[in-house]
Amino acid sequence: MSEADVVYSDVKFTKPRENAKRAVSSSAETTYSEVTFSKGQPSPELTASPHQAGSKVTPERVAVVVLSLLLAAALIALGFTFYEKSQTKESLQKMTIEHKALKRNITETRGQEKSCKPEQCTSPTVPTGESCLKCEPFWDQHGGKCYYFSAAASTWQWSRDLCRSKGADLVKIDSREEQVFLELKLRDEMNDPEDKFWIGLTDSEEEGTWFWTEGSPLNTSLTFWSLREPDNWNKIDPDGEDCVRMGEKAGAHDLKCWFDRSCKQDQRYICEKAAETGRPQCVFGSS
Ligand SMILES: [Ca+2]
Ligand SMILES: [Ca+2]
Repeated sequence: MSEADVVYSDVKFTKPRENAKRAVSSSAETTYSEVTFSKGQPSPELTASPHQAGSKVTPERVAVVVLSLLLAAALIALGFTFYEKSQTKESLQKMTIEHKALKRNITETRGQEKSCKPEQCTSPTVPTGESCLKCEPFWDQHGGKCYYFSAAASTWQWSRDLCRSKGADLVKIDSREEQVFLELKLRDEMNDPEDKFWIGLTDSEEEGTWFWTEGSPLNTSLTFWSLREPDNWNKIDPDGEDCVRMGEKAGAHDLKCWFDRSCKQDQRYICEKAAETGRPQCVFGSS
């Protein structure tokens, strides 16, 4: 017998002995005789006659198999879809977490920039490129002072009140250097030649005797009156001109750009207050 041959040996199944008296070789025993299929020899199943229903390949069976395969394919596709969706959801959740972490990092970094220790602001060990802000936003720092250049115009007294409400007062000019800073700054700030700014100088108490708002008299060796000023011109206001405004859009000759003016006119104004040394607010890379 060749390898292609298949041999089914005798197999005997015996029912449980319900009755010992029953003959061993009764009809309850099933014997499959030796069956040999040789290669090339058609199997009994394939040569079975049409009335052998158990082995028949019918169109219905084919349809059932095809439908089963389609169902299996659909289930696999559905499984993949769910898997992909879950992966996408997981990926989105991961991205959201990373985004939140990044946002938190940026916020914390900004917080650090604005909250360096007070001693750093005056310490000579502050690294180059770092400086501490000693003025609030919208204020200019210069020479240990903070300056505010208003956007709106108002009378001299009202301007002064607004400065005081900010913890400051109208600017007092104490040095030529300070005048240089202000004169240059106003060239940029002024929109036109008449868009001058109130300063804290007045002779409203006594004509011709000038005082700064904080009470000190004007140092006559440190004045920057424009040509033919002060003139106390009273053609518009009979009370004359008891307040001082400054600025030359085109630049002043030898810094001389002070003008006495009616205090009732509306002008923009300059507030000044001392810089807060040690203010715990720093920026990096600014001057
Ligand atoms: Ca006057
Ligand atoms: Ca004048």
